Amino acid sequence: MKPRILVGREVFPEVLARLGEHFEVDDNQVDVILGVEGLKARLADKAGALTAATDPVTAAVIAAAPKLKAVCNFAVGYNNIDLAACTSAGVMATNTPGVLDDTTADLAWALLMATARRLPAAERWLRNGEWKGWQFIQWLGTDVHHATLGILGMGRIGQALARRALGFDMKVVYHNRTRLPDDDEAACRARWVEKDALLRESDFLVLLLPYSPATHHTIGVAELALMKPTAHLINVARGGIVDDEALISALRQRRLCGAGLDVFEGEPKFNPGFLELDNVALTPHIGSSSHATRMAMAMRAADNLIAALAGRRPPDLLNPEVLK
Ligand code: 8YV
Repeated sequence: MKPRILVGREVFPEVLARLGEHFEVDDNQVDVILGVEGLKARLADKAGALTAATDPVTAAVIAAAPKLKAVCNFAVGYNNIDLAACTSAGVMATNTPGVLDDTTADLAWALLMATARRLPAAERWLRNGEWKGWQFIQWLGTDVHHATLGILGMGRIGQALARRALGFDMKVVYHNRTRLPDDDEAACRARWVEKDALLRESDFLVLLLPYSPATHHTIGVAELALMKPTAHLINVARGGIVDDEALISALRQRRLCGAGLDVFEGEPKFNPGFLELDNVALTPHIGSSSHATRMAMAMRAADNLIAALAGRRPPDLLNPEVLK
């Protein structure tokens, strides 16, 4: 008999077909949010799960799933999974590193350009029929070329973003707990600086660090106060890394020039204060959303689950301690 697995959210039919070769699949193609109670009910008899960042794999969920051996996220972030609870229950957990770096860096770049050149507000103005004539002094934005790009969190996506900045002749500074090896710094012409220097020097500050209790409100009132009033903040990482209330107030008072945001505290019910601002570019958590990349993410998660339930080490195992 094939092992039974759950797929937490709607995925492409190709992914279900691949999983179906190995497992008896309980899918969620109607795409309801299962939440803690839904996951507890649906995982009670399952050996594995393919989960999204919207599936809360909490200690209570793990406890309600006595047969569970592996939880495979189709996301690189895994703050939806209680890793310690997985480990103590002997459940393997995996994510999808590597396959979404360029797509997410592309979106960060798009938001950076959009906020710099005020694209969303200019388009709204045009659509509203307010363009009565071309003017020399109209819709003035911020130059991206030759500006200073600051990156907080210099993993694979941060480095992909830094490489994009080379074509714009930008100066690139970054802050990360650990410095990159010299060769990697040279490849993206990036210089490590202290966090406060990063905040002070950046014309565009892009956040690319994982969310955890330790990174909650990494950017709040004090950090925003260090930034240049001409600077722009871009967040494509996770809601909660920024104190959204503090950001809204800085943007409203023009203590910060603009922001490009793909993630929010409490999404999808984000702070309505953002909607009153003209100096923000807003997208609904679509960092990795190209067809090819979302397919690669789901297939990578499927590979992890197939390996785990066949007794092999999954390629993206987050808690290798479970194998001991
Ligand atoms: C996901 C993401 O698509 O990978 C991540 O961590 O934020 C996105 O790429 C999203 O979280 C849905 O799972």
